[in-house]
Amino acid sequence: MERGTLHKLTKYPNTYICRTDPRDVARVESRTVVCSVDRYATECHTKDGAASQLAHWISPENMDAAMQERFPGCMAGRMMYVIPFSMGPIGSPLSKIGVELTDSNYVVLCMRLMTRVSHDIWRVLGNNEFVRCLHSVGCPRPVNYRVVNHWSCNPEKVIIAHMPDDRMVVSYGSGYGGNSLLGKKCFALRIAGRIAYDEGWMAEHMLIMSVTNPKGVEKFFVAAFPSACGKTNLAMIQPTLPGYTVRCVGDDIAWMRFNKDGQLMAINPENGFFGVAPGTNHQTNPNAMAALQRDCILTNVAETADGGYFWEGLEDEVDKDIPITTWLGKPYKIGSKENYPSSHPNSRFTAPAKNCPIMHPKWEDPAGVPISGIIFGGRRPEGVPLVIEAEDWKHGVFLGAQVKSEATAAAEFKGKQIMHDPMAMRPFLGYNFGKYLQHWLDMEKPGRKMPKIFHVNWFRKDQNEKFLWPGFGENIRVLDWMMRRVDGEDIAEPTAVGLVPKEGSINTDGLNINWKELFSIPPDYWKSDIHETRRYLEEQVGDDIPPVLRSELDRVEARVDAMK
Ligand code: OXD
Ligand code: MN
Repeated sequence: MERGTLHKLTKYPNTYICRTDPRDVARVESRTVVCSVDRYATECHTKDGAASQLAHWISPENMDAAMQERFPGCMAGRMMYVIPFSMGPIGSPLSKIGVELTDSNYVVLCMRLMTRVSHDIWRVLGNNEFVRCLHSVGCPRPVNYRVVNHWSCNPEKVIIAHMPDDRMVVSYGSGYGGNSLLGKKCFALRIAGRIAYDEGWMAEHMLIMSVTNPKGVEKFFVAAFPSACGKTNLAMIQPTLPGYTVRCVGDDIAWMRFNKDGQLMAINPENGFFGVAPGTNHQTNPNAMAALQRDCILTNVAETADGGYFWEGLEDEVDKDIPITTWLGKPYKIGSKENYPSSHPNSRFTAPAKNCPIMHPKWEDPAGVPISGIIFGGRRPEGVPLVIEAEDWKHGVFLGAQVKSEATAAAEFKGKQIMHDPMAMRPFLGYNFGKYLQHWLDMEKPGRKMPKIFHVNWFRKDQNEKFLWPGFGENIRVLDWMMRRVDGEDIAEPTAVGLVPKEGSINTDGLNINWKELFSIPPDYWKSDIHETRRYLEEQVGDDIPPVLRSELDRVEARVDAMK
């Protein structure tokens, strides 16, 4: 606060707002690289040498040069902080330790919310392996340019580099989110993904939640959606159907492994939520709102004159006439076009998980929670039904590889283009995606209880651009159907693209739903979609496509081509 980086929100205890330099507002995928001696340890053998969209390789020589150009003297005149942290409960056999060096006090505060930072780390570390994380905003003092919003950064020189062989992350030039809180995407997904590959487990971009039905039966699900597609909202839904309870284990990352009984167990390696603020309100996510009543940091949101936060989506929850200051420091009135939007579309809340009223009592259980179902999904305005169930594990891996979604504000992409985001991992891969897919296929072994795999789409629209499904708390109806499928109820029927609910088998009481349209599988749409998926996988994964996945593609494509 003394340095002007944070500003206290008087409406909530211990809650602060932070505004960044407007040039530093999201993850920068184009500057996110993975270093390996062999290029193809990181990238796939793309067709005709097409540029890789799945992971970006940097050679050890270029990595060295990039570091030499940036790091010597980069923290001159600044405080260097040493952050010992644990991903997962401190001392749990499934947890991993990291140490981040940083010159950003904002990063220190956010790491204390998002990971477990403690002196105890040194004690449990002993001689064990840890992940080395080096971060600098890249602005040695004295600075010879204007610092905007007291937020030092160096956008021209941003690099977020990973050395999986050395279990190391080096990030320079950005103080924002996944670029600088190195425990999250860099460690818990890219580096941990590679450790998981070596050790036979999985590090995935997935929420973890449980659903208990009116009979008292509880099942756990993980769900992988691309960034800013509603993982946080789903992880914390308030079910609209009476008698159901949802509890949250995590909203972004799952580390999973099969135990000796063949049961897939998952832990959330994080300690907090770094959620997209716009769209979050008491209607869409009352439990997140409850978590935001104290002890939070809000980044790039707007502020109301009475010391509260504001963003697009909170219009009905604050006084309509209250003066608002936008994330860019401009005056704003609700409903006005001037200075809209009040908050950056990728503005975020950083909140401790323990603030969320529906955290599962086992959310910190070192053994993890048992997973019955894996859900993939994306924002698909057209063609894709509300839910599809995979025919088996292999087909499920293919459904995951097919994930596409409308671009979001979480990274630097613009517009509403539909982008491939296989397994919701495009930005978070730490090694060759073909090997990653093979790793998934290899998870299936005799004696293991393979979870069912589903694909959901809450975002299908009709010709008038109206959503066909209400979403949010009503999604419990789809989760209920999945629970019944896990128990083997005969409520699904085959189609060319997978199993879909038999008509009427999802409880839609009280909703006005056009079932036919919501579940239709338009042949022309799917023909062009699957041909496009083939082109994409052949270009981007090329010869690294695992043979089993290729036969899934051939099999599903032949069925789709035969559709009338
Ligand atoms: C995130 C993201 O911040 O996926 O979780 O971008
Ligand atoms: Mn995420």
